[in-house]
Amino acid sequence: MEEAIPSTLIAEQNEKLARDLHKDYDALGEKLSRTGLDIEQLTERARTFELAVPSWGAGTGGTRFARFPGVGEPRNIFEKVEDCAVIHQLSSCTPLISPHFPWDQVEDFSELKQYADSFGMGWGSVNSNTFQDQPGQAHSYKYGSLSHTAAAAREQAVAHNLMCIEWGRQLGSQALTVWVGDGSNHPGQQHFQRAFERYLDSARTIYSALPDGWEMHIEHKMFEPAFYSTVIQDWGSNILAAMELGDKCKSLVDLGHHAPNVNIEMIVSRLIQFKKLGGFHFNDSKYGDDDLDSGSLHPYQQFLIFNELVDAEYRQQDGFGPAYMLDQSHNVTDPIESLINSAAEVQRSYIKALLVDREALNNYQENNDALMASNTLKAAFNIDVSPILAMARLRSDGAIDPIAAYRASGYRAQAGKKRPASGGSSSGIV
Ligand code: LRH
Ligand code: MN
Repeated sequence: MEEAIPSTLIAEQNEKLARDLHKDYDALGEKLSRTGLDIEQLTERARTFELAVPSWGAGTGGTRFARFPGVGEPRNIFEKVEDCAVIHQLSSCTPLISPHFPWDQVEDFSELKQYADSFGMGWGSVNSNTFQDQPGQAHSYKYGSLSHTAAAAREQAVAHNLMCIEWGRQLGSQALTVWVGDGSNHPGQQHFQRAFERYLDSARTIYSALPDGWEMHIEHKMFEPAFYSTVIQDWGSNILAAMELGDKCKSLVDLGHHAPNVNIEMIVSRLIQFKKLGGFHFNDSKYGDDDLDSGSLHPYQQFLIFNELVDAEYRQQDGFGPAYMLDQSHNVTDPIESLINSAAEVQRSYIKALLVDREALNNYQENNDALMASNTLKAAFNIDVSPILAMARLRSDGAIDPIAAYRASGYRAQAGKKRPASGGSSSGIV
């Protein structure tokens, strides 16, 4: 197996921290055992928790105003695979890469699969792109794609999604994520129902091409690039489309695609109840689709979302099996560090949600004891589970302190030598 970072270096780093970790771990174990919780079971759940990282998140992101590339930017999907392998080797919980086409398109997908296999990396959901025009493209997506008024543009967008499924099949992926920017900027510009009918018509063709075992995940978004209406604007339009298309079509929740203060955890509960929760794009935001690091602004909201997910596991909700993925844009940090950090923060929300005393919570809920119900959640959230996350990494040959190990490795500087600055786009998210 290729090693993105020498395992000897990680072992040396862990050596320095292991003694204190075991002390903290034992102390937490003793504390949790007093409430009937088994720290070993929790650590095993942390060890088997899996996230996918976005290939497009491995490079420095930007905004419409500017993008300030960092040192050793990955110039192609092969270098993005290397960087994603570093994130997994140190965090131990990101074994999957989610590609975006045509940004990650290659001549030979078996060569790409072999390269990722050599690092022990797999492939999560594939993402289509009908929100940009490619050089030489016959029909522009300026006025939409799957919902475009022109049949030729819709057919072109459908064909692209079918190609994404084929490339994903060659990589071993089992899901297609469809986010379209289709919408309008002016009242009256678009007939809402006809646009949605055209979208559904196109999506039915994509749905009928799904291989066995595959799912199609529809991603809703409130605005941007359209600033008056968006065809799949909210979870309502999303679940209607998913119900219309069939069992293999589910809704994907990108946390940043909701207006500030929207109760996302309740949306998650609805999608779970109707077996339509396909997965997540985790990130954080303060204003719009800021794509900031997960849990960096609203860790309690992220915990409340996982409280719904763990409750579904606890109730053995059928049709429950969402895909977890990060979708972030790293404009001012080293993308590898932000993705390592964010993966651990999402994993942290999951483990904290496992600490919730569900029997007690259910009783307080049934007896309308609002304060104790809220305190039951806060009691779990307020426990520092860092020793469990670090022990899970240690037991998976990851790093007790992944950021420190990454910086000690000098990986970024080496990448800077190997990858001469490619300039890349001067603005935009990639
Ligand atoms: C849209 C989105 C979508 C991706 C894109 C890179 O805002 O969240 O998931 O296709 O970002
Ligand atoms: Mn997204």
